[in-house]
Amino acid sequence: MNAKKKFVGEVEESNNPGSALKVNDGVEQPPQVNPHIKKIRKSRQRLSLEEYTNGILNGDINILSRAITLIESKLPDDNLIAQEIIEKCLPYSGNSIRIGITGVPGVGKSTFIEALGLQIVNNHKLAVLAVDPSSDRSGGSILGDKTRMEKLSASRNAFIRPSPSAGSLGGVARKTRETIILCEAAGYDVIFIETVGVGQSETAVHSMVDFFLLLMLAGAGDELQGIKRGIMEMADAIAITKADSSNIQKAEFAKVQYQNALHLFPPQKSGWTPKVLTCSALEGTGISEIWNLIQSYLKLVKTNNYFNENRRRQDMYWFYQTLENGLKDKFFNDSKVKHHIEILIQQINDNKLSSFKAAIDLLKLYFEKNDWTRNSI
Ligand SMILES: Nc1nc2c(ncn2[C@@H]2O[C@H](COP(=O)(O)OP(=O)(O)O)[C@@H](O)[C@H]2O)c(=O)[nH]1
Ligand SMILES: [Mg+2]
Repeated sequence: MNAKKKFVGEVEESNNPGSALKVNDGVEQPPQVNPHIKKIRKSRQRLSLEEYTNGILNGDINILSRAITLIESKLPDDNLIAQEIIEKCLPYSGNSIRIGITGVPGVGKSTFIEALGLQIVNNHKLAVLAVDPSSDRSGGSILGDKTRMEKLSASRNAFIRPSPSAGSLGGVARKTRETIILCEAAGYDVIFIETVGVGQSETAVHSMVDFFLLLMLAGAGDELQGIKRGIMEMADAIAITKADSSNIQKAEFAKVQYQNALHLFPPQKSGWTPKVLTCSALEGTGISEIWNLIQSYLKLVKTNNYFNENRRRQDMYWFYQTLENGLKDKFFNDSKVKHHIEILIQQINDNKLSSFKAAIDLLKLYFEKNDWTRNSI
């Protein structure tokens, strides 16, 4: 094979034989090392619905991972079969404790999850998921998970899945929520969902978990900085991390500060009073106390029925979220809308049209096209 290979980023080929831009002939590809590889790859592509569901219900990690890949896939065909798998798994889901763990990057979430995870994997099957819509750009949580949770990932009772790669927050959150269903059907009875405490993803995670844990660093004098008040209000517990060696006193001080701050927040609907603890994932101190705290919380909310009420409320939230996202997607991907939106924006910028009128015009355009009456806008 003498045809010249094209290389990525190839610059125009120089005619000068001494030039560094000369492109050499490509090397002939060796024959396929394993002649069966094509066959294997093909058969790995997709299983039947029954094979997926049976595999998941039998706790087969490999099949579980492959089903999650279908959920995360951008191919409509994959999503269709994913929806069917979810439907089949739904009756077997729900039997877990879902715990959200948040905090700024570097606070120690992954290290904490590994420490707590290792303590509970003897008695529980633990799935660790993540919601990080920025993961595609930063690679943050993926890299972190792999390096920080080495011991935990070696446990056969633990299943660690990094955040689906970036997309809209709504999309990433929905995929994680669907992944929870599959994990529960596969027998995972404790689900940790890690998220980066820098924005909207906390609200999404809060609305898919039973217990929300906020990890915080002991700062010098500015304890309440860095994390938004709204996120603190959602927390069922705050853990001051890295309470070890020279940091212990600072952590104890921060604990008092946060305890005082939490008193100022309105009481929770759950009837639970949020607590502040200190811990060191590195030394393993304070970790079992946090687990015990979670158990006390669950005891309370299962007794007063908040646990079930909250899950029903969350179902409603996701029902409406999915509807909203679906409608938005369809609207913004409509070719007519796409075309007219540009024109309208230009008119708004030129002060020829109010933004309100422009929006109404576009909605009319879209809904009329789809046989909607004017009154439905
Ligand atoms: N001293 C101390 N360092 C910790 C502790 N937990 C985590 N770290 C360190 O903090 C850094 C960030 O930890 P990581 O778990 O990746 O944080 P994440 O970004 O929140 O997931 C790492 O260098 C850890 O070794 C702890 O309990 N004590
Ligand atoms: Mg991490």
